[in-house]
Amino acid sequence: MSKYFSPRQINKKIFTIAASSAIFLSSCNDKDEEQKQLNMVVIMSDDHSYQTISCFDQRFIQTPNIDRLAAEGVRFTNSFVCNSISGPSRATLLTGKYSHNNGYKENISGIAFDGSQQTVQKLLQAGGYQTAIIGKWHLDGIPTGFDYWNILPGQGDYYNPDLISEKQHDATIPCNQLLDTVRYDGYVTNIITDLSIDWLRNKRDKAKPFCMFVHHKAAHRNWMADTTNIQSFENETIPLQDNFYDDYKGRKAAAKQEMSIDKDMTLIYDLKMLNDSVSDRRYASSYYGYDNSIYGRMNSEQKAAWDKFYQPIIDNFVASDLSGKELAEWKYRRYMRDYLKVIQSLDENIGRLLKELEDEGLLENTVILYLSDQGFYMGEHGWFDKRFMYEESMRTPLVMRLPGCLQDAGNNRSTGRDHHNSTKSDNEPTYRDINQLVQNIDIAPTLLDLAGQPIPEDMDGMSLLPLIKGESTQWRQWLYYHYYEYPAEHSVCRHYGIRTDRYKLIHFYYDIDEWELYDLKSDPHEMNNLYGLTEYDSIVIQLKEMCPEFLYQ
Ligand code: SGN
Ligand code: CA
Repeated sequence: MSKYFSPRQINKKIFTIAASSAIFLSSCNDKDEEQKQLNMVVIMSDDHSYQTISCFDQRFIQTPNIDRLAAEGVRFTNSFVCNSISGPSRATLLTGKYSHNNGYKENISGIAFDGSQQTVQKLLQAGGYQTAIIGKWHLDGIPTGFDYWNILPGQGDYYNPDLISEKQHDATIPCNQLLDTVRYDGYVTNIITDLSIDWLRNKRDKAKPFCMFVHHKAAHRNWMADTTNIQSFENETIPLQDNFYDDYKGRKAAAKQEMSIDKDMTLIYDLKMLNDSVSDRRYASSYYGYDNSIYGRMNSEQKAAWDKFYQPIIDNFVASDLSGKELAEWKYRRYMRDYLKVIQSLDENIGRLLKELEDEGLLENTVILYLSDQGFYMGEHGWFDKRFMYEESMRTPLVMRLPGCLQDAGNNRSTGRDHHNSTKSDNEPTYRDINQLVQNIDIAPTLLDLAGQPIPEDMDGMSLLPLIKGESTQWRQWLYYHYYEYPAEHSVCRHYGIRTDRYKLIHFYYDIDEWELYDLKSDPHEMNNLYGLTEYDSIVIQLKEMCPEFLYQ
């Protein structure tokens, strides 16, 4: 018998605590008779790495607005996903369940998310909440359980994107005409924020509490900056990751992937080096050629600003005729500069939404969550993209801004530089940290708990509210992970595994049968596979015993 609790066993324990949380919140609200139930705003970005958020890592960029959310609430230092890919992560967010329990295991299956199942938005609606989702949906099919939705089809576009919404005016029209498609002029991050502000100001029923999901396209591939900040980061020094030239020794699945900046990142599509002398696996026409293409859908003003910026870089690149390591490092730095510009816009737009909530007097009654659908590689192991159970993609950033009544629940504060040994400057924000292992299965139960609603027993996650309130509580000791999308783009093998605060055990399967074990304390970058070394046999046995039976399915 394992001495560890399964998620459901712990869930039952927490269920009792959750009930008391609701009592806590209503008494918190009683201080002010005007206050009503808490609102929730869930801001989720796409592919945003914790390495590029300054409250987690100071090396690349300052993100003052995300930092503010954390400084006025909590910073989760050990936040993870259970399947590092968009659709499945979104399905988990809305159901509080692992992929095998909500049925949405991969982006590419062609089967839409089963919208008839239990979701957090439906439960919140039943509890009197108004629900909305704006931006990336990526679950195929039509959203259910939202009073308002306005979503990007598929991955959406950075420039002048189309959004689809339900026709509000006529409930009697046939199903195939239920949708409005509207092309919005401008940059996608600004547009999603504008639509969110519009819903807050003009479209919601102000008599009801609300839960709004703001789902950005940023910072998904191919990392296109807004023309207004396209010049940013060009003169910054971008440090190379220590393991950029990883040789994948002892890690067969890692050696097999196709997400190398050097080998797989394309010059035209990814790095925008359109020139007759540049060869690229993607033909220029699909990127630049026609009206609906990525560049083709820009208006003449946007194109002019784009070309003015990129043309000298293209000319310089062609003249330099780089190869080998010089080319690999040039690609890495070009990628990073584009990515950081996209993050800068994202952070500014989070600031804009925050200001709106503040100006409307909503901050004191609203919990704001910021997270990404998964982590992302910033050149670690030589990679971009995600999918692997390795740290950079299994982790996902998570911070929460809390209303005053929840802000003072703890007092251990630290800075964003903690992990990088640099000196703290005056006025640098400090953060209240939650260090327990948390996962995206926990978001739905947390939202329900914040709303004072019961958490269904079949959700795999647990409410984070007891941790936020600083209560000492029985917490999980391991996380389960399972990635299924293979064979597919980037060639990351199917794998599942378990992560504790110290060890990670992974099994790659399907057309490969490889185990990996890492000691995250001595090897945080997961370069040294310990599986098969006799001195670690007992750890492997212990980890396997810890796993519930579904680990082997
Ligand atoms: C696209 C990208 C991939 C990316 C997937 C999934 N290729 O297919 O690089 O891994 O999305 O991303 S692209 O050539 O079309 O840009 S996810 O975040 O939506 O899961
Ligand atoms: Ca993603």
